[in-house]
Amino acid sequence: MIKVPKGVTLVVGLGISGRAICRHLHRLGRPFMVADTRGEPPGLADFRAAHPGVAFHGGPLTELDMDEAREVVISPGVDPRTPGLEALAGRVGEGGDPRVVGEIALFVRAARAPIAAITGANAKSTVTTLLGEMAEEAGVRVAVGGNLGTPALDLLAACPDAELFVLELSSFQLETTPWLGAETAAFLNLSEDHLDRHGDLAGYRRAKLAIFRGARHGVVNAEDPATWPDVPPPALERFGTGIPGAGEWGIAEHDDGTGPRDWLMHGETALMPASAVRLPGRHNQANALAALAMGHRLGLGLPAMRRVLERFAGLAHRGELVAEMGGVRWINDSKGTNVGATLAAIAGLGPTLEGRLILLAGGVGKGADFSPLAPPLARHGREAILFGRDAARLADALEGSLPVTRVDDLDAAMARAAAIAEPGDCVLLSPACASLDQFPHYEARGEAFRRAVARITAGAGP
Ligand code: UMA
Ligand code: ADP
Repeated sequence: MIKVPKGVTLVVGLGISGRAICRHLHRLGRPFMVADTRGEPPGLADFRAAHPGVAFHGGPLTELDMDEAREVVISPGVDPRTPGLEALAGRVGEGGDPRVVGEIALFVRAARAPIAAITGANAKSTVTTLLGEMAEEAGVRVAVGGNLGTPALDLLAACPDAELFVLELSSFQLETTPWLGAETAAFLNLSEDHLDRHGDLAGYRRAKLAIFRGARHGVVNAEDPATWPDVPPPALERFGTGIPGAGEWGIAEHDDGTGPRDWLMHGETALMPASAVRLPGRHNQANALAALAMGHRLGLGLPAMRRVLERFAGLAHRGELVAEMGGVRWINDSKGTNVGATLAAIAGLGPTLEGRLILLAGGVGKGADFSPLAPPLARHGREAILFGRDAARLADALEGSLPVTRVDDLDAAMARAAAIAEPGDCVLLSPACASLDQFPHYEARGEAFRRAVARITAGAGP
């Protein structure tokens, strides 16, 4: 048994988040040591160079005696139920927080500017980026990060004079955040994801609801009651794609003198034509409304927010049109890592598809039910080309809805797509699964798709 010395903080996980936690503790001058359940995690060399002399333990956490540790700060990917941590469950530590916390608990203690926090099964990165850009456009010194981009703790050092923090928070991060105290917090939508960690949808929802702890203002989805908190913050606003009630954010027909068309609305106030939102699809209009609701609370002016919505073309790997060649569109939605995201990607393309969709999907399904994909694919799909660990489960769910081909990997899927694609078709990579069985992350999967598209459209074959 290796003892964590009295008063020393134990950091668990040596990935992006763990190394940010180490840097933060180093800046605070607090003694710490690090553990990782892998003996030789990829971050080890970086860590040793940055923190010479700091102890590292590689192996099961049960080999550590944490009893006298000041606290244990775990990375998002580390399940708080990992054997070895249970001994500390229910024990109180720093400032009344539990003894086992995540990175965001440390962030909350140190942050000196208001927090705008965003969670949901999907659209977190899009709404976080929109709100960050809106704040910047409005002249606010804003720091943006969290689950997306820069780890939250690194924002403190990178932007010491920030007037606002905009954070994307995952269920993993929220599960270990006892109190957030956000100025505004949004829960965008809920659909199955990460069930392998949270057990069931109720467990996943419970983790996400932590975003409202201590929040002064909340934003929830009018069309998704699962996002509504059981204990609402003092102010709660709803957004959706229907006609809004008083004080709600929605879409309604409006005529500004140029003819009736759909407008984004706040109650009865018309904000901008829905068609002026550059991001495509109804789901992105909902995302725009969520960002507007949060921005309004933060005092950002409508003109600045509108300018951002008119110009923001979207993040890479989210419904990204990579090429259009010979009448075939190739779309990279590698960030479609769960069923809800893939449904939104198909619905976003829907009206233009007319049965011409070739879907590339598969990977790690994280325990999800794939059957909701069957009806839209029966309607819009020409063929589903499936690869990766859960290809067989996907094929079972889609059986009878459209022709299905199973291949080994993405390159083989691209070869099949190139062979069958005809003018008018749309080849969509929206895997409804994580990539980790065949790629380091979703970006690598999206980049592999882009490279294959470049080869195909250059005529060199897949
Ligand atoms: N580790 C253990 N024991 C475990 C699990 C992991 O020791 O049981 C170690 C691994 O060996 C590795 C390290 O922990 O050395 C990895 O930590 P991690 O899985 O928490 O990943 P990080 O590299 O720290 O990145 C995390 C988030 N990853 C996850 O939540 C899985 C990143 O989100 C986030 O950007 C980053 O912190 C900064 O906050 C990525 C993600 O996939 C993008 N998020 C999920 C999603 O968006 O769906 C939630
Ligand atoms: P997250 O950070 O939550 O993963 P992203 O903004 O990166 O969210 O988008 C992830 C995926 O979700 C993309 O594939 C995108 O097409 C899809 N998506 C975007 N907006 C929505 C929405 N409102 N509802 C469902 N899926 C969405």
